[in-house]
Amino acid sequence: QRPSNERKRAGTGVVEPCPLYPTDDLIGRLAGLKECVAPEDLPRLHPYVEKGGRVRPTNCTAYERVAIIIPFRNRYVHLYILLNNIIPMMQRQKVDARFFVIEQAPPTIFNRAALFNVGFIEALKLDSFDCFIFHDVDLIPLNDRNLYRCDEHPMHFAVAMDKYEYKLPYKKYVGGVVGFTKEQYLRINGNSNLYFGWGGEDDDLFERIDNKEYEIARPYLDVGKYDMVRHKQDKGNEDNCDRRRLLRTARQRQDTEGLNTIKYKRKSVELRSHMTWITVQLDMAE
Ligand code: BGN
Repeated sequence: QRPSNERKRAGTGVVEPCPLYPTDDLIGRLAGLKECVAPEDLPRLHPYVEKGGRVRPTNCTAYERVAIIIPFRNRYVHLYILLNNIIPMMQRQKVDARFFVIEQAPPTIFNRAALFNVGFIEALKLDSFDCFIFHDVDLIPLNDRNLYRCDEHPMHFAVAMDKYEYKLPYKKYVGGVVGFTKEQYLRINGNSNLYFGWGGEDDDLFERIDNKEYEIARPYLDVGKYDMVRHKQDKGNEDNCDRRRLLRTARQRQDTEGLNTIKYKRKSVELRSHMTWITVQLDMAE
């Protein structure tokens, strides 16, 4: 069931929903801007973003509201490069989007998947959203026909990354950038919270999606194309040695561990000029 996209223009009584495929505004292939951007330059580069990080179409109403959730720790350079790329893309796509940076406070080992759950819960405390796009901080989209929206099935957007020679590395891969409607995310009970460190959490997510009999919707390789802004493996995000063992019980754990069991301490919520910044403390599960 689609959210209502009806809005009356003041005084006219005219309802103007945005086109589902705003093809006239799209460019197609993009070069991908990799130069560093200082945060204080964002207001000059993207003046139309509302405080807290909302971008929305000015002459029509988008048919859904999208929360873009970016799990974060200490990757400021990547974050501002990403925003510099996706803000104008959201505008051309006529997406009503709000950017959420979910920062994990030290010292616990990084937990990307748990931060997705936090982002989902915290975004809904602040506003209503229909669609949640979980976005790695280091992935730059290279084609604006890759529409940031949700559909009948969970969406996997990042199907062709430079580090995998612009191909899907394996069939069950759902890493990088994924999108769920609120209903879909609730139905799969979100992500697992047990994956501290690098690897496996996205494969666990695949098992959850598949176990609830969803398909995975994907764009063509030429459309779902991304470059990764290069970096070394982060300190505090070492390989997770438990990941193979955890993955074996992904389906058994699905309904009893995930969105419904996440524990975290919210340390702060800040409405910054181009994003809502939420800092949380995660505890290592015993
Ligand atoms: C896989 C990782 C993913 C990662 C991709 C791409 C695991 C689970 C144990 C087999 N999965 O091997 O998390 O996104 O590679 O790099 O390590």
